[in-house]
Amino acid sequence: MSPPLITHIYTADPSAHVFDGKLYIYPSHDRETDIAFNDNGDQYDMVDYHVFSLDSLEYYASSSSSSAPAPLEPPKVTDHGVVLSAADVPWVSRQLWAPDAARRRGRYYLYFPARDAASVFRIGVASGPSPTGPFAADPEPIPGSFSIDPAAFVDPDGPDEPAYLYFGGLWGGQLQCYQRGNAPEHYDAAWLGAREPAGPGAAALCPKVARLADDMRSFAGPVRDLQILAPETGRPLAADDHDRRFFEAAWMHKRAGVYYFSYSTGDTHYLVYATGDNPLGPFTYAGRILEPVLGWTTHHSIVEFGGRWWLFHHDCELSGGVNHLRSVKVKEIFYDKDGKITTEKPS
Ligand code: FUB
Repeated sequence: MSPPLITHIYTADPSAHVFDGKLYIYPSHDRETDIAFNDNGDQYDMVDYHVFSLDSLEYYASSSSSSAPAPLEPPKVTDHGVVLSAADVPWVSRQLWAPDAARRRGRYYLYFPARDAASVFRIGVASGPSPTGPFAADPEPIPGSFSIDPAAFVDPDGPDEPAYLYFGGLWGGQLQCYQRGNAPEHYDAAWLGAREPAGPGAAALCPKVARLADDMRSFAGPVRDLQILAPETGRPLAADDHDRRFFEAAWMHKRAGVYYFSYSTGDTHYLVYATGDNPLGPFTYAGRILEPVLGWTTHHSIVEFGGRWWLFHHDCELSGGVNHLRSVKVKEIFYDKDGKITTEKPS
């Protein structure tokens, strides 16, 4: 098995970014709890975030892709300490889940989901002058935001580098509660127990996307459904297609002019992706990135660093299989000549 990158604390949901030649990881910080495992995810009871950085990933390069000998020692991973705590965010009641970060005009933004006082998930933003924080949170969640797992994407090629926020997660992430409309006021608690639509003819629920305003702290336009189509029909994926439908853990990257939207299928435990030519969709399902790892959740990010492409993800190997005590890992990934991602096995 490949070793976890971070072993002194439990970490999960890694969002990796390169800023000024250095690799930064923005993960969840898992902690011990007595809360029993349930499908609502109450056991993922996190209260703060750390940021990590490293200078090289060459130690983790696949031997088949290296012309130079790999370094003998793993790179030093620097823990920059706590950069944001739930106690410092007035609207948060509990559960700091998977975060992401972005940079615009020299300022850094940390996006994070958490439950508010009514136990409803919303998405917050905090900002600061450095990629390693500390970050000061806005006093309210991003207006119009809901559900979990924000992923920020700044399109390097668009005019004035447009930024987008992708988000959403089923079951405990409450995405199923917004079938009446893409806004907090449409929240319908009746769907909490039902978890998601099902049955013949039912379409899968879509992840959400909104353009970020220039201030990176509000939406510049409406929250939209991000359509994911089945390649064999050209129609939206079916709700019962649990091997391919969106569950949580959105990520966007762009390579050779193609937008890759990737995500977790949740209860079938795959990391999969869909491709498109517009960051707002539609996307067409294209395949698996990673087969199931040890543990219930799977979550990831994809980033180019040092001339290679890397998949950051997590598993529960370090905790011996405890679902809510996860550890971040990294793997080199590969694209074929048509831009298709080669499916990886856990290691
Ligand atoms: O870490 C808590 C939740 O578990 C995340 O928000 C999901 O993506 C899953 O990894």
